[in-house]
Amino acid sequence: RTHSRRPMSITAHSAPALTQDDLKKLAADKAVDYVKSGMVLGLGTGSTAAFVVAKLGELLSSGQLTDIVGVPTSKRTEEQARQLGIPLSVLDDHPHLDLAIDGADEVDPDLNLVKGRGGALLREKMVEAASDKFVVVVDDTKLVSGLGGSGLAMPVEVVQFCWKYNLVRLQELFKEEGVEAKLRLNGGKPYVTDNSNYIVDLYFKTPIKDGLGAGKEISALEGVVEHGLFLDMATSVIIAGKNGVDVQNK
Ligand code: ABF
Repeated sequence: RTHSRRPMSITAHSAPALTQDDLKKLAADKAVDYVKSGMVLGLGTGSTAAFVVAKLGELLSSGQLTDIVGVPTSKRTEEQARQLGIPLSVLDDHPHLDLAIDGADEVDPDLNLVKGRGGALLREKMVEAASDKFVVVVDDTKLVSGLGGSGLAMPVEVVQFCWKYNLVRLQELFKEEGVEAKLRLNGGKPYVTDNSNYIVDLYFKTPIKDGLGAGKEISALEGVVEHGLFLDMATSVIIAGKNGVDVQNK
C-alpha cells in the first residue's frame, strides 16, 4: 500500500484553530478530487459524507461536473442529494459503481473500518461493496489501533422479531471479551433503520482480535442482517488532522 502526506497551507501559524467540521470538510473536498464527470457514485451517510454531497452539488450546479449519478446509502442522504439536484439511482438500476465516498467511525492501521453509528450500515455496505473504489473520509479522531478499541459502539442490524434473543446471543458470542450489547434507542423507543430493522450496539472492552472471525460469527446468527465491520473494503482513506490531510491507499 502506498502512503502520501500532503501538508496544507491552512496550517500557517496565524490561522485560527480548525474545528472538527473544518477537518471533515477538508477530507471531503480532497475526496471529491477523485470524482470525474460521468461517474456512478455511492453517496455516503453522516456528517462528513454530507460535506461530500454538498460539494458535489456545488460542482454540478457550477457545471464543473456533469453526468454524474448518485446512489445514496440512506434516506437522509437521498433527501440531501435530491435537494441539491444530484441525479439519483439505486443498485437495481446501477449494480456497478465507479466510486463510493463515505465516512467511518473507526479506521485501523490496515484501513479496516467500523461503520454504522449513523445507522446506515446495511445500505452503506451494499453500495460500497458494489463500487470499484471506496474512498473513506475522516478526521483523525477516528483513527484506532484496533477496531472496537474506541470504547464506542460496533453496530449490528437485526430484525425486529425477537431482537432480545439476538441481543443475548450476540453478547454470549463475545462473553470472553466482556462485551456489553445494548439495543439502540431513539427518544426512548427502539431506533429503526431505513430497512425497518433494529440495531444492537456492541461495546467491546478491548479491541477485536480477529475481525474476520468476529464478522463471520455475527453474520452466522439467524436474524442478523448486517454488522458494522467493513474489512478490506476501503481502497483509500483520507484523514484530516490539524497538520494537514493524509491519504492512505490500500
Ligand atoms: C457513516 O456515518 C457511518 O458509517 C458512520 O457511522 C458515520 C460517520 O459519521 P460522521 O462522519 O458524522 O462521524 O459514514
